[in-house]
Amino acid sequence: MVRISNEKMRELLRVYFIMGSNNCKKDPLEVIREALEGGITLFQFREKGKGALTGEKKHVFAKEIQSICKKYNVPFIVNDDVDLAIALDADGVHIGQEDESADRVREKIGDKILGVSVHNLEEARKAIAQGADYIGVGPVFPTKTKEDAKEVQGTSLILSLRQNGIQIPMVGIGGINAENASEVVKAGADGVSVITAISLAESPFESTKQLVMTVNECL
Ligand code: 3NM
Repeated sequence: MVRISNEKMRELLRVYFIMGSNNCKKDPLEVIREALEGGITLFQFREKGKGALTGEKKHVFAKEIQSICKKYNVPFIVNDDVDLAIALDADGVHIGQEDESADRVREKIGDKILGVSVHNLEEARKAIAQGADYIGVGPVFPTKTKEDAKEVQGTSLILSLRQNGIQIPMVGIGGINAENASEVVKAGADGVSVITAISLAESPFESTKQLVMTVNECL
């Protein structure tokens, strides 16, 4: 395996859907199917918070989603749980600032995709130095999904990271939907990552299609 190129990484970040079983009101496997059918470009398994599955149940659920993603040729990334990512031979791992350091995770996962959440220029520079393939920047807009989310940044942090020479593939996160996604991409992100906009949509399929259209129109 070789590390993913920046060009390919940017393509994958266009519409990055993140989900765990507790982010859905309807059957999560149906939600992921609709999102894939609608054209998501990357998926992150984030089984976290109240009511989240653990242990064997988590493993089995992750595996089910991974096999659906494979059918659509969409890479499957695991949030935080490096051991699970390795056990499933996932396509990558996404970590936050509270998790194991990026360089340790890079050592463990070899050339798999590594994403790191950052909230300022210093964290972005550190993530790059430690081997991140992309950074997630947020929360761009207010979000109800992450209880410990940092202060809302608007699109200004994305803009200022780009102005400060941060060229790594970058995705915005937090409160993003089809109405505000274009602002995020115009500020300099390569794409948007969303939970609610797809997981709780009346039609995850239609919602995904709208996001894909909106992002592609900006690029
Ligand atoms: N990380 P929604 S915001 C998982 O700011 C996550 O790093 C964030 O969910 C960060 O699309 C967030 O429902 C939640 O707002 C995103």
